[in-house]
Amino acid sequence: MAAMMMTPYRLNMETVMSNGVLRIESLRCIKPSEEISDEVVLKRDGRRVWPGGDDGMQMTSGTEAQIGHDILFGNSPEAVIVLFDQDDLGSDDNLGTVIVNENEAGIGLRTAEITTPGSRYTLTYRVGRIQF
Ligand SMILES: [Ca+2]
Ligand SMILES: [Ca+2]
Repeated sequence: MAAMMMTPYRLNMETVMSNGVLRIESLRCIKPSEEISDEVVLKRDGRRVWPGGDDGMQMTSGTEAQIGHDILFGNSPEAVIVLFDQDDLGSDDNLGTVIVNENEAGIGLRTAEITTPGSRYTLTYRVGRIQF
């Protein structure tokens, strides 16, 4: 019998995807950037994460939105989440950024303040890992 040749398996580090997942739990509006309410949108890398559809989520002072949206880290150790106030006229207003690191996995609920001189929001999230 011929000996079987084993093909060495080479791990290509560039294609190894992270198993980290960011769960965005909720967003609380402490102070909207506009007088009454903002039309809030969360984006990652310029792409809308929440809410679905074309409209922003209307948020006034004291309101909290339950989000429950999961985002895979993919091939980056960081997830950069940007909060916008959607406007009909002109471009949307950037209300701040949260940078979540995959290393935050397993330490439970986290909060991040997202502020500008005229607005204040709190994002609640957690980081986990997908296991099969
Ligand atoms: Ca605005
Ligand atoms: Ca607006």
